[in-house]
This record gives sequence, C-alpha cells and structure tokens, in this order.
Amino acid sequence: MAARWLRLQGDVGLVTAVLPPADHGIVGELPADWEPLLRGMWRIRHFEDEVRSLFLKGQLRGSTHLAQGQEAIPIGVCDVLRIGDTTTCTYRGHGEVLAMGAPLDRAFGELLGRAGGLCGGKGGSMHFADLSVGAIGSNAIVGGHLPMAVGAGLAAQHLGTGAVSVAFLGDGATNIGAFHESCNLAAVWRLPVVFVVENNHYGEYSPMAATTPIERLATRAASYGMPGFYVDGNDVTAVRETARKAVERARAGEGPTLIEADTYRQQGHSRSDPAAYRPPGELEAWLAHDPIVRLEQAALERELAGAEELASLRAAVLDDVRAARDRALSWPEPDLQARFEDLYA
Ligand SMILES: Cc1ncc(C[n+]2csc(CCOP(=O)(O)OP(=O)(O)O)c2C)c(N)n1
Ligand SMILES: [Mg+2]
Repeated sequence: MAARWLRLQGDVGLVTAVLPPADHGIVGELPADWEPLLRGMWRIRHFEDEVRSLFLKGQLRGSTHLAQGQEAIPIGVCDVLRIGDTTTCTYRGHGEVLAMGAPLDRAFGELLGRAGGLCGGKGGSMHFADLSVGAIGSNAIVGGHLPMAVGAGLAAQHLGTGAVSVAFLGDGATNIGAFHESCNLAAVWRLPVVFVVENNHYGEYSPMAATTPIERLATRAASYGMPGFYVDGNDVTAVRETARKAVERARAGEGPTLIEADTYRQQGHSRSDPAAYRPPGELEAWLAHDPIVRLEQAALERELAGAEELASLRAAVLDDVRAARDRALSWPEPDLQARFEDLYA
C-alpha cells in the first residue's frame, strides 16, 4: 500500500491537504426543529462509535466502513423524504439506513449476525437494509446500487406512486461506468431520482486528485442535462434545503438531480485502515468542521440551548444506543436452517 500511495503522490504531485470551507459557522436562523436534526446525527455517531468498539473487542466480525463526520448528509436528505420513498447506498451506509428510521437494536443485530437483525443477521454491514422503511439496499460493489435506484425511480414513475428514489454514492463512484449509465437513463426518462454524492475526498485509499480530473463533481450533472447542486455537506440545514429542492423537482415530474455534498470521513476507509496517508493537519481541520459540533455551536450562539442541555441530549441518545446494543447482544444467532431461506433461486 505504501508503495502504491507514493506512486500516486508522485504522479499527481500531491502535497497539500484538502481543507474544508473556511467558514465553520451556520448562517442565518436555525430551523425550529434543529434539535431532532442534532439528535439524529448523534444517533448515527454513537451507533458507529459503538460498532467500532465492538470490532476492536472482537465481538463483531467481517469488515465495516464507518462514516463518522458524514452524518449531516443522510439526516438532512432523509428528513425531506416521506413514506414510500426509497434509498439505496454504499457499503458506508449505516447512517443512511438509520436515518430512514431503522430501529437501533435490529441494526446492531444485523451487524452482530443475530437472527433479530434487520436482514435476519445474514446481510451484515455490506448488505445493510430495512425494506420496511424504504432503505432498500446497501451494496459492496462501487456503483452497484445506482441502477437499482434508477429501477426504483422507474417503478415509481410507472406505477404513478409519486415516490422518489435517492441514491447515496461516493466521489469515487462517479468515475464508474454504472454512474454514467444510471444518470443518463434517469435523465432521458425524467425519473424521480436524486443522486447524492458524498464527496469525502477519498476513494479506498486514494485522494480524489489521483483519480478524478475535476474538483467540482456537481458539474458532471451538465452532461446529463440535469441540475447539479454543490452544498456544504457538514451543514445539516444546508443539506436539507438542497435536498428539498431536488426532491420537489423529482416529485413534480421534472426528473433527476445530482447533489454534491462536501464532507470528510474522520476514520480510515475501513476497519483495517489507519489512514496514515492523510497529509498532516487535514483531519484536524475537518474535525473543526464536524457537522455535530457546528450545529451545537450554532444552537449555543443563538442561545437556543445551554451546554448542559446539549450534554444531556447527547447522553440520552448514548443511553438509547447502548441499550439497543445490549438487547441485540442478547439475541441468538440464526439457526442453521435459515441459510436456505431468502434465496432467489
Ligand atoms: C466495482 C468495484 N471496484 C472496486 C471496489 C473496491 N473499492 C471499495 S470502496 C472503493 C472506493 C470508493 O470510493 P468512494 O466512491 O469515494 O466511496 P467512499 O468509500 O469514500 O465512501 C473501492 C475502489 C469495489 N468494491 N467495487
Ligand atoms: Mg469517497
């Protein structure tokens, strides 16, 4: 890995860190429901922190891709969705499924391989889904879920349900063939699809500059004749307003939209990656731009809450998350017969 990284650095002459937007503040009034937005982000953050610690303790097997620092995107986007809408996402999709309303204990149960898990404990982190809330699939194949999202959009259009299909994807996925085919088809057929690129500036271990010849991924939308919006993905209120515009367009039959949400993953790519390839100072800059810290800061500055209230909100969510974890840990593994169930052929 080190050799590959050095070669990439040599090729692109990468010497500087990717920094967040200079302004960390959230502009204007906070919406009346800022507190549920904050609670939702804490729910995902605590969940993923617990998942990480279960891994480190050897209680959780396989691999996992965490998204600490990216919580504002699923919370902001899913907040403007309604029952019947669907989402698909990548292997980095715990937050996206939780934001659709998946219960915490069944989410833990899935990762722990328990019978009570969202998919009976047989999907794990890479196939994390909860069809009952519209989170119809995570996918380990980069871009593999994009045609599925287009399919969901086509079904909604065909059946006249008015539903919207959202696809969450990474910056790296915008370089894969399925992205082009999916955007193109969605645009040609004016499908109710919203493509949300979570631009965390890295692929598996490579910085975006090593794989992508442009900086603003939202401009890719122009090739498909669809609007491309760029948004600070660590500002939950801005994400929500941008998503609202895209979802309204989709529902009105005006076709797909591409949103590029600028963000950063605070952990390595997956469990085994210490992310030693990051330029010095980069992580620290983004920690100061953390979406949860920023919303709390905004609430404090506007005197909507005091530090103690925020601390107790955070502690209450942590209690819920840990109680859900403990329930899931007490559940049995699926029995052997379960391996023959849910098979397509
Ligand atoms: C088709 C395919 N090619 C390669 C991989 C290996 N791989 C897994 S994640 C990843 C990087 C994807 O980066 P990005 O789309 O930016 O998403 P992120 O992991 O940053 O959320 C790669 C190349 C894969 N899973 N599938
Ligand atoms: Mg990425």
